[in-house]
Amino acid sequence: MKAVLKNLKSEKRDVENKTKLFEVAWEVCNQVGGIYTVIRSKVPSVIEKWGVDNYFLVGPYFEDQAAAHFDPATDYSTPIGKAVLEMQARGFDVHYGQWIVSGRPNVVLFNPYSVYDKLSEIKHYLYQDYNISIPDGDDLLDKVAAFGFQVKEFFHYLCANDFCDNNTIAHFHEWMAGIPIPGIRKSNLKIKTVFTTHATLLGRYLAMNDTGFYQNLPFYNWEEEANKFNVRPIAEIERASAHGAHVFTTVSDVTAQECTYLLGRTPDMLLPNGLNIERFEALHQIQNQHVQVKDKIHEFVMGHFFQSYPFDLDKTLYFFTSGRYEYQNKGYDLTLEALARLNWKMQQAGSDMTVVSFFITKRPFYSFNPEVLQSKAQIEDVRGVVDEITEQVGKRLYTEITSKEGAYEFPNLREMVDDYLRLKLRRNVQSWKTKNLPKVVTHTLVDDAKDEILNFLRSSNMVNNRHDRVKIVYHPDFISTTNPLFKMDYTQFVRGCHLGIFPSMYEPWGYTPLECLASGLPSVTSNLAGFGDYVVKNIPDHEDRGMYIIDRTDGNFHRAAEELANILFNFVQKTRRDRISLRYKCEESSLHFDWSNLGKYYDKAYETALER
Ligand code: G6P
Ligand code: 1S3
Repeated sequence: MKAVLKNLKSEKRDVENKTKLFEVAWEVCNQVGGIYTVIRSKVPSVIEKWGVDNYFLVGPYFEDQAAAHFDPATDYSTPIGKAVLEMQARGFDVHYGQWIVSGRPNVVLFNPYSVYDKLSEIKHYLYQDYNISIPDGDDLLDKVAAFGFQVKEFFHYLCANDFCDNNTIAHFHEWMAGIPIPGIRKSNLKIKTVFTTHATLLGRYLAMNDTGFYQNLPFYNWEEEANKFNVRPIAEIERASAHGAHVFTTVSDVTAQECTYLLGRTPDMLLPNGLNIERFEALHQIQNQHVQVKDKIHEFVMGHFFQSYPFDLDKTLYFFTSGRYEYQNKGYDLTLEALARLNWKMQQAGSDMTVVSFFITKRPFYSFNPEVLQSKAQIEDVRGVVDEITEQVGKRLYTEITSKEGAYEFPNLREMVDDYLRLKLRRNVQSWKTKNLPKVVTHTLVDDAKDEILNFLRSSNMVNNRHDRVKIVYHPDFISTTNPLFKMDYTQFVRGCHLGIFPSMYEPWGYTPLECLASGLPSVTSNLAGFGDYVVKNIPDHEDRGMYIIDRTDGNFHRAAEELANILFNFVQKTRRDRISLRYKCEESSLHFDWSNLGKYYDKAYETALER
């Protein structure tokens, strides 16, 4: 695979050395969501093309984030260094240095708070010049306006000092970074602007509230809807950014439709999201890693379920879904419905398999459920005694068989265990066993009674009954290595599972299935997710490569649930050999999504910007 990567890289376009590229994003050195992954994973391939001295990332400065992500520069003799010093002298709190990620790109970070004394003036001009009305008292909008103002000043300074020529490109991601665009155009700075939206805010709100979102898309009135959802300032920033940029782009066809109808400009081109696949590459290790992590998940499952009833771990599959808690948008509703149908199908077919399905998301909770933690602690006690017995029997067996004279006879192992240990084991096992059903949720939720996932499980009686072939573990927090239940991070967890389920209803791109692919894990997504739509259009044999895409375009929930349930049911019937071969194919297919391949769309956008 490395050789193929190299080939892809050598095909790269040689971008002129003197061209300078600035990428501006709220998530530079500041992790919020998926845009962080886009920018960060892209850095090594961008630097390879542009050279480290021609590429600059621009983002907000937040002290706590900077401490973990940012190394201040020592050399300010470069043009950018000088611009930063000049801005500092004028009272801006601006920082220059490197982002501590692969590729170590140069970054310029602006502290939004440093111009808060000028906020009313900044807002006044945003309204007067571009019709963007930012109200008082909105913390995020205040920060975004203050950040945008400083970025615009920075470009003004660079251009006034002959840094800019017609080969300077500034690429802005998402509305939080877009504010400087109209100003750059109005002042006729020698900068070519590209704006990429990774969603539209109005689209997200409408999708959450209208199940016929895609059908109704051509008929919405953006102003009415923006007022209704109280997001007018953001809609205005998005529109000004989209209309002002020399080149306007988004991440997928599905989001391009939103742009046409809600922002009033059809994107010039699509920039599909990639990953730095090399970071995931495990090659022949993928199978071993799967088994190692699966063993750890087995441990959790034994502690959690076996105190109520056991099942055969060798015939158990781990499914999972994960992401922000947007019940309909992320397709949790559809996943649950399909799992309920799968449960029924497996029972009807007399399947001897068990599916444990994890929901990993973030919901307000008080703490871990004490019973879940207790069960985990108790099984660790059981394991402790088993280890003691193993050691005792091991030593005694060895002594016995080596010291016996005469004909060989296998000793009675039972007699080799002290009564004390036998009793201890029996007590531990007895106190661990329970007649209660295994919990479906691992934490105590703040709003247990109204939680949509729990309510679905209650009403469909999917409560981890002994006879259920599909079991549920709802973990309302993201997974990290400090988590006492799993003791691993998210990327490890993914490798230990068998299938990811992400049948989103609203998803401009969606990194979760792509991350699965890169980790050698098959997954299901929908053609309303940008990634799924891309796969359908560009990878004809996607199913053979572990990328299952369900159709959600007709808005028919029950048909889509049945389609998903059938995919899951077919997956359950696969043999171990099928699953092993699929994992290899997934990892291999993920190469398509390496930035060394998908970076070409960015190159095209920059070429077009330079031509305009
Ligand atoms: C890898 C290992 C096999 C193991 C298999 C489990 O391929 O090399 O020894 O049996 O994973 O796969 P499964 O899909 O059953 O978890
Ligand atoms: C957006 O982040 P989100 O999860 O709010 O941008 C991501 C990167 O382009 C994209 O993957 C995701 O679908 C969008 O929704």
